[in-house]
Amino acid sequence: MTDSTNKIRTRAVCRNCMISCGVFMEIEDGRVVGLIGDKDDPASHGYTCARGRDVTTQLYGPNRLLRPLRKAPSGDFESTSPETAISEIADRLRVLVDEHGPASVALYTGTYALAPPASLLAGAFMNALGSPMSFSCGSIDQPGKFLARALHGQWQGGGQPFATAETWLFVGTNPLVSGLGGIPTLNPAWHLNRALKRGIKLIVIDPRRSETAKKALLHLQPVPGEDAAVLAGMVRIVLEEGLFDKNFVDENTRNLEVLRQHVESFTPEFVERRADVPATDLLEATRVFASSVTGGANAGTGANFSSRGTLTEYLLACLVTLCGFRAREGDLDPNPGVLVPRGPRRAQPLAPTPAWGFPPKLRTRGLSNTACGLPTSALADEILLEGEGQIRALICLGGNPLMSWPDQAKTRAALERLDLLVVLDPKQTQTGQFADYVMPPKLVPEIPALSYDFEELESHAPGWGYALPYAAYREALVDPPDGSELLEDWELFYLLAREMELDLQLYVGAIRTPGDPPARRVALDMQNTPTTDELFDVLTEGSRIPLSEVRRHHAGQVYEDPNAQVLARDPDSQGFLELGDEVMLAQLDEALESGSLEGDDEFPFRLICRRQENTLNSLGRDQPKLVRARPHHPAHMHPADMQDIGIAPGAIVAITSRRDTVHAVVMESEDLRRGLVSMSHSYGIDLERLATGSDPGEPQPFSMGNHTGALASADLDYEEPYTGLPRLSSIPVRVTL
Ligand SMILES: Nc1nc2c(c(=O)[nH]1)N[C@H]1C(S)=C(S)[C@@H](COP(=O)(O)OP(=O)(O)OC[C@H]3O[C@@H](n4cnc5c(=O)[nH]c(N)nc54)[C@H](O)[C@@H]3O)O[C@H]1N2
Ligand SMILES: Nc1nc2c(c(=O)[nH]1)N[C@H]1C(S)=C(S)[C@@H](COP(=O)(O)OP(=O)(O)OC[C@H]3O[C@@H](n4cnc5c(=O)[nH]c(N)nc54)[C@H](O)[C@@H]3O)O[C@H]1N2
Ligand code: SF4
Ligand SMILES: [Mo]
Repeated sequence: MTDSTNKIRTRAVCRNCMISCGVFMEIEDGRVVGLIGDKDDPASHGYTCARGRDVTTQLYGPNRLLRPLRKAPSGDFESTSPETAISEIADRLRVLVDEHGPASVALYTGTYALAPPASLLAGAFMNALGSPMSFSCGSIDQPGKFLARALHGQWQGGGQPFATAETWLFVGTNPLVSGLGGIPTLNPAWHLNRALKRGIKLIVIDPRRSETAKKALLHLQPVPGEDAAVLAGMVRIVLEEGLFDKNFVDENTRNLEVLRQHVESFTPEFVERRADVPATDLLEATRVFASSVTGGANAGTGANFSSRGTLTEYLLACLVTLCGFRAREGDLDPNPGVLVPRGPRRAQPLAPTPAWGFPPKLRTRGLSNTACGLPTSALADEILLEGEGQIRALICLGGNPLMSWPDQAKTRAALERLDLLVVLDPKQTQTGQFADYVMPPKLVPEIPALSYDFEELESHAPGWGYALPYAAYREALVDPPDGSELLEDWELFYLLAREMELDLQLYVGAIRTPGDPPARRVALDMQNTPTTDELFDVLTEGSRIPLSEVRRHHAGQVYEDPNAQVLARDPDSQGFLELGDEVMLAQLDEALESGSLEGDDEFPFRLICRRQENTLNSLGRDQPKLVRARPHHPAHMHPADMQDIGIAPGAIVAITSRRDTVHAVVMESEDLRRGLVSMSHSYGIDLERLATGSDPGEPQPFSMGNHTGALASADLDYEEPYTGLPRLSSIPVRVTL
């Protein structure tokens, strides 16, 4: 499409997050000038979000780095070429590996590491180096999901589709805003509206009346951190009232009676006392949920952050199994996959697998590798703890540890302690300030875009991934800005390996459901640098729809297979779903004894997590268009609480936990329970400017005060013995002027 100028409008893929919406980009004189929705896109129906629409700031804004940065001996950053940076980084890594062994080098992959093929190359680099120290943001997100799935076992047939489900339960997640999990993710509002029109019975468990809760038939508003008690109460009602799917449970599970015994004390009255959910509401919600014929449930970050996240996820998996909300033989498989090679879905359980205790063991708090990878909450400790096994170099791909890891002060000390910090990020970030090298990448659409990573998430958790067989590819559309010297993220790892004379082997398809094609090892040609497209080909080899076909559509497309069905159980299948995991039920017994409701005069409030609409974690906080309406993240409080402690809306308060203090501007919210402060993370504003003038000022990307992770401490609020996650929600705090 062309207008009177030389501006063209072309189909494209937004890669500003992993959802990869099919969109139009407007391009003029070799530069992207706009991103708009594509109403004809079969999956996104014209949907875009504010972050996607602001792609021009990402590409051409003042904060984008156009050349690598190197920290000079003076401590100032100077720009350098990729070649010089790579040669120096290689030299420094060699010295560290020679002196301290390969395990002294760690990798941290954040939210933006998943875009293919960067994380694949990063993993291959770590393997070639011989270091097992690869950490990811997954373990400070919803790690309980992965451990619970291992302990409970998986249903190979997958979940029942949201599009036709009679009921759905959301625990500590707000998918209408976050777009992750449960409500189909491309254009969640569209999918939710359709579901509401046909009468879906939505149940939300959230101490805040969230955007999703406002749409729900029933909203339970418990004390934060009591999800395990609430879910144990629901399981008890289901068993007591015989609301479970007896045939399904008989055929596919073990240890129902053990579960029954352990939930016995979680009567509706007990849950009411403990979690402050009226017994009648708990009964009603459970009856609505469990008497539905089809349904599903998701827990999110709120449920995982508030202590006992693994137990909460485990009880939720048990509840869904009891209700039989699992795809059955002959059901349509609404998403038989597109680009991620996989086997057919079968209506059968896959037996539990170990969830923790894998090598390597860490030196911190007895932690080890787990079903969700190494615990990132221990990474700062592993950098700071002197002696054998100390981590001395960190490569950070697409993450921002200073604004995401628990315990900001400890994280800062760790970043300062490192002998070498390499940060791959398009801009200078709070973490990048501590880096020796900041390596900015080329961005989509300067490079080809592929939707692979979000599709792959389907195998990780129910309700994740695309609800439809959607895939998107678009070749590069513009050149990087004039004068820039940029690599692709993956190229850094490739060139670094070549410089260090390491051979890279890609390990493709590492985390899959059994029954899918086996993982493959593919040796890379270390003489002739591959193209991104060649790497995409390796990644998608054997996919249901060949990548060549997806490429032909030049953007998003749905590849339906009306005949895709969930197959019958394999006659040799020995699988079962475990309802009575000993470790989980021992944690439940413990939860019976100690709740999180206990009053605490010193820290009478609880800080709970939330997400902001226009920004994604720390990304976008420095983009004026995204934060124009509100350049800070307020501390939402109930007006009655504010009155009690004499705080007016707009006041700047100090929020103090046992670990640290952050400051924030208070905002009234009737949507909260009393006694809470609801606030999002990864934010930085200049509070001095805020305090001295009515103009809150432009957001200051380098201010570090306001990451709520500063309030979290593994030393003080450590209740997750396997994931290592301290509380990032339900943190005891006091609020003062
Ligand atoms: N207190 C508290 N802590 C939390 C959370 C919370 O809710 N509260 N949430 C947790 C969760 S769920 C997560 S996932 C983690 C997130 O933790 P991180 O992933 O560590 O943090 P992000 O802010 O998402 O960092 C993403 C970085 O990627 C950069 N980036 C963007 N595009 C590209 C690209 O193409 N290439 C590269 N190399 N970089 C790119 C962005 O500029 C940004 O700096 O934080 C966790 N920490
Ligand atoms: N716009 C936007 N979208 C995002 C992100 C973003 O930063 N901005 N981040 C992305 C990332 S990395 C992730 S992991 C996902 C996360 O997606 P979600 O898990 O949906 O995260 P939130 O939207 O913060 O919703 C968490 C909810 O949990 C509630 N909550 C807090 N504590 C408790 C508790 O103890 N119990 C219960 N039951 N509820 C509690 C909060 O009130 C909040 O409504 O979102 C992704 N999408
Ligand atoms: S949801 Fe993600 S992919 Fe879609 S428009 Fe927003 S940033 Fe782009
Ligand atoms: Mo996340």
